[in-house]
Amino acid sequence: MLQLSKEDLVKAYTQMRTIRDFEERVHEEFAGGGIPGFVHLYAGEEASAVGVCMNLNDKDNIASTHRGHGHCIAKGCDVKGMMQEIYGRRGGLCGGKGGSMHIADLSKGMMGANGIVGGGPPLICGAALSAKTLGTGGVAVAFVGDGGSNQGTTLESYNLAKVWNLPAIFVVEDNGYAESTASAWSVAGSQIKRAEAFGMEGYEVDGHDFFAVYEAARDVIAKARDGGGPSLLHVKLNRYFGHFEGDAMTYRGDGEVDALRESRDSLQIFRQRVSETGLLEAAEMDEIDRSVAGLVDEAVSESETAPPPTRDDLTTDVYVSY
Ligand SMILES: Cc1ncc(C[n+]2csc(CCOP(=O)(O)OP(=O)(O)O)c2C)c(N)n1
Ligand SMILES: [Mg+2]
Repeated sequence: MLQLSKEDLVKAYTQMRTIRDFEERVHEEFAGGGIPGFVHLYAGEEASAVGVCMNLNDKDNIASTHRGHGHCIAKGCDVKGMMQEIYGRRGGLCGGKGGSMHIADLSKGMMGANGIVGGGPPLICGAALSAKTLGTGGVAVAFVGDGGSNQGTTLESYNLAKVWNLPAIFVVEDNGYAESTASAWSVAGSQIKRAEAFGMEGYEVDGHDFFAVYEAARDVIAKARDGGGPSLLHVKLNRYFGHFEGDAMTYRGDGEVDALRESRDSLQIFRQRVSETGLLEAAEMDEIDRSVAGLVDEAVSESETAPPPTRDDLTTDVYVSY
C-alpha cells in the first residue's frame, strides 16, 4: 500500500466508486424499462478490475466477459460513451450497435466485453503474441469467470500462452456462480493446480481487497513484461446482483446478498484501510462520491435523449478495412 501515491489511491477509489454507481444506476434504469437488451452487472467485484488495471497502460490489452462494465471503466473507457452504448445510442462507444455485452475501445486497450463465455482467453493470446513479436513491452490480460474457467478455450489458451511464453495474465474472477450453478459444485480440482498443470504460477487473491489484488497483479504483470511468461490469478469475490438483470436469484440463500454487502464491500474495506493509515481523508472520498454521482447522472440524462443509430449506420462497421 505504501508504494501507491496519493494520486493512485484517489484514482483507485474514484474508479471503484464509478463502477459501483454506474452499476447501481443501470440496475434502476433497467428495472424502469429505459435500457434495452440484456445486462449483467459487476457491482461487488470492483476491486478485481481496478486492482488489476491500475498496473496497466494504454499499450496493454484486456479482454473482458459478458459482465464487462467494470473492466471497461477500470481500463479507462469513457463513462458517458459507455452509458450511451448500453442505451443503444449513436454516440455510444461502438456507435450504439454493440450494447452492454460488446463495449470495446481499442484506443484504450479494451478489446471488448464478450458474449461468448471463455471467448477472452484466446483473444489475449493473440494480443500478447503481437506485443511480444513487435516488442512493445505490452502485456495482455483476460478476465474470465469461474464458469468460463471450465471452457476448453480457456484451458487451450493456458497451454498456448505457456508454450509461446507469452506476456499473458489470466484473471479467474470466481464469484461463486455460473448463472445459477455453484462453482463449488461445477469446478473440478483447483484453479491454482490447473495453472500449475500448465507450468504457470497461480495465486489465490481476496477479490474484495483492492490492495491484495493490486499487489498480486503488480507482481505477475511485471514478470510477464520481463519475459517471464504467463500467470494466473484466482480472484475470489461476489456479485451483488443477479446473473442478469431480472434474475430472481432463487438459488441464493436468504439474506446472502445483504450479508455480503455488509461484510464484503470492497469500497468500505478500501475506505477503512486508507482512513486508518491517514492516506486519504473520509471527506476527500465523500467529495469523490459526489462528483461520481454527478457524472453518472449526466451520463444517464444525456443517454436518455441521445439519438439512436441511423438506417445508414446499419451497413457501417460490418467489415474491417485496413
Ligand atoms: C459459450 C457460451 N456458453 C454459454 C453461454 C451462456 N452463459 C452466459 S453467462 C454464463 C455463465 C458464466 O459464468 P461465469 O463464467 O462464472 O461468469 P459470471 O456470470 O459469474 O460473471 C453462461 C453459461 C454463453 N454466453 N457462451
Ligand atoms: Mg461466476
